Amino acid sequence: MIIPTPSRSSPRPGSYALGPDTPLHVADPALAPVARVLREQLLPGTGCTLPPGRGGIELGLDAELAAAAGARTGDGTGAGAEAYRLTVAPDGIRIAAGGPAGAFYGVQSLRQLLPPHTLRRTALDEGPWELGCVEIEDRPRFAWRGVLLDVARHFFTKRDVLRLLDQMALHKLNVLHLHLTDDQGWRLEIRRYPRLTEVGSWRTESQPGWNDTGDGRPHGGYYTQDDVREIVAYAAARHILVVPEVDVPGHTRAALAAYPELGNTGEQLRVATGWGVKPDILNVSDATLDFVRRVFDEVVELFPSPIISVGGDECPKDQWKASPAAQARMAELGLRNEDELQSWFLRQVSDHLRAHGRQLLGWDEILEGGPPPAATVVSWRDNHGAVRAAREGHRVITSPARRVYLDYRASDSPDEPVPVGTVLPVEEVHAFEPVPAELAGTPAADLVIGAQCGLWTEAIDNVRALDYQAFPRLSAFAETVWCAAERDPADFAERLAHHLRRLEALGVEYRRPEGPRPWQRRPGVRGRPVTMAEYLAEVEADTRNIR
Ligand code: TNX
Repeated sequence: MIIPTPSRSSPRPGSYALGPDTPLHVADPALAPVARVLREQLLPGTGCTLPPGRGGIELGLDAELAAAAGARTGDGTGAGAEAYRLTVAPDGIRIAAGGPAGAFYGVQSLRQLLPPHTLRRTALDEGPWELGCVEIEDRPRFAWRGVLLDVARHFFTKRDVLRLLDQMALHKLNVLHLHLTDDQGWRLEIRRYPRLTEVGSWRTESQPGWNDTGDGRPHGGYYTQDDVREIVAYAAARHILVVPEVDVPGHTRAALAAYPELGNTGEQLRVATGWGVKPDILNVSDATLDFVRRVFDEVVELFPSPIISVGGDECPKDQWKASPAAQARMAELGLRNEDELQSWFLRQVSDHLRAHGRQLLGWDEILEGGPPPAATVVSWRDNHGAVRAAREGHRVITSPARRVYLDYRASDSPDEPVPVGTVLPVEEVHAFEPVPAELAGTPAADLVIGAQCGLWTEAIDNVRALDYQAFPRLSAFAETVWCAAERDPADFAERLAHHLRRLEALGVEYRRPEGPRPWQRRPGVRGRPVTMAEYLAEVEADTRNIR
C-alpha cells in the first residue's frame, strides 16, 4: 500500500508488533541524523520514544546496495545511496541502505506500513501495531524528483514551506525548486539591497482570477535570511535539496519597482498586481550585471545547492529592441539579435556562478540564443526543449506544463475553484513518462535526470488552495519519478484510496472528486461574473500566446 510503490515487495509469513517499548539500534554513526528524524516523525502519532537497544528497529548501511547501479545519476550522487532494503521479520524491523538517503526512504516506507492514524500529531491509541512480515527492496528511477513552488505570485509562509517539505518527504521527493522572485513580488531578503524586500515584497492588490480586475487588498511577505537557513536545513534533514530561483532578466518588475535604474525606460514602476508576461526586463549595463552578481553572491551563501536557477523564461525583448544602450551593447559584442543578448547576459551570470563552484539551471527559453555551457535545462513547453537540450548534451529535467503543472485544473467541472490551464486529472499525472518518446532508447535519454511538477500560484492564494491543487496529484507524480516506467493505474488507484487516509491524518485537504470544494476563489470584481465558457476561452488564448 506504499506510495510511491517500491521496486519489489515480497510478503513473508508472520508479523512484528511495533509498540511503545520498541527499541532502535543505529548500526552506523552516519545514520544518526536519520535516526533523529525517525524519532521526530514517529513519536507524535505513536508515542514511541524508540529507546536505544536491539530487537526492535535497526538502521544500518549495506555496501552492496551502495555499489549497485540504479537511477540516472546526473549530479554523481548515485542511486546506490538512495537504495534500501526494509525487512519486517518476527524478531524485528531492519532497514539496510546504500547511504543515509536510502535509510531515510526506508523510514518513510516504514511510516506507511503503520496505520494511517499514526501520522497524526498525537497518538490515538497506544498500539502495539501488527505489521505483516515483508521484504521490500527499493530504489528510485530518477535522481531529480522535484516540486516547484512559486512563492512570488502568492506568498507562502515559512510554516507553509516546512509543511510542504514534510509532505514531499513522505513521497520520497527530493528537490524543492523555490521560485523566489517575479513581477508580482520579491521574496528573499538581500542584505545589500534592502529595497528588494522593503518595496518589492508588497503589492497593492491582486487579480483574483486570471482575468478579473484587482481585489483592492494588499498582499506580500518575504523570507529573512534566517528563515531561508531554517528551510534549507529542515529540507536537508529530509534529504531534500532546495534549489533557489531568482528569475532574470525577465519577470523582474518587483526588482525594478525597488531599483528603477535597473530598467530600460527610467520609469518608476510598481510591483505588478496582475498576471501574465510583462514587458519590463533588466537592462544590460555593467552596473545592472554587477547588481545581479551581488544578489547571487548572497543566494549562493544561503543555499548550498550545487545548482542555482536563473529562470531565464518568458523574457520579451521589446525594451531591448527600443533601447539605444542595449543596441550599443549588442553592436559592441557583435551579437546578431536580442536572443543572443539574453544568452550573453546569462553567460555572465553562469560564469559568476561557476566562480562560486555552482552550475546554472534555467527554463527551456535559455536554449533560444544558445545556452551557457554545462547549463541544466527545465523543459516546460511540451518536450521540445528537453529533446533539443539533451541532444546538445545538456542535462534535462522534464516538466511539461500540460502533464505536470498542478495549478492546472483537475477537472472541467463548473465548480472547479481554479479553472486554469488545460484539464489535468490525477490519472493523467500518474501516466506521465519523464523521458520524452523522441529520446527513449537513445544515449541522450541518460541526460534526463528526472522531472518536476509545478505549483504556480497566480490562482492559488492560500495554503488550503495549495493542498487542493497539489493533492492527490502530487502523490501520483511521486510515482512517475520513483517507480519503473510500467505502472498499473488500477493498482495505483487502490493504493491511493488508502493513501488518502494518510493525507487526512496529516491534515492535507486534498481534492475529492465529488462534494463541496473546501475553499472558493475570491469573487471577481467585474460588474458581472465571468461565465465559465468566457473564462476558459480566455485562459486557452493566454496559454497559446505563451507557447
Ligand atoms: C508558465 S513555467 C510560467 C509561469 C506561470 C505558469 C502558470 C514558466 C517558466 N513560466 O510564469 O506561472 O506558466 O501555469
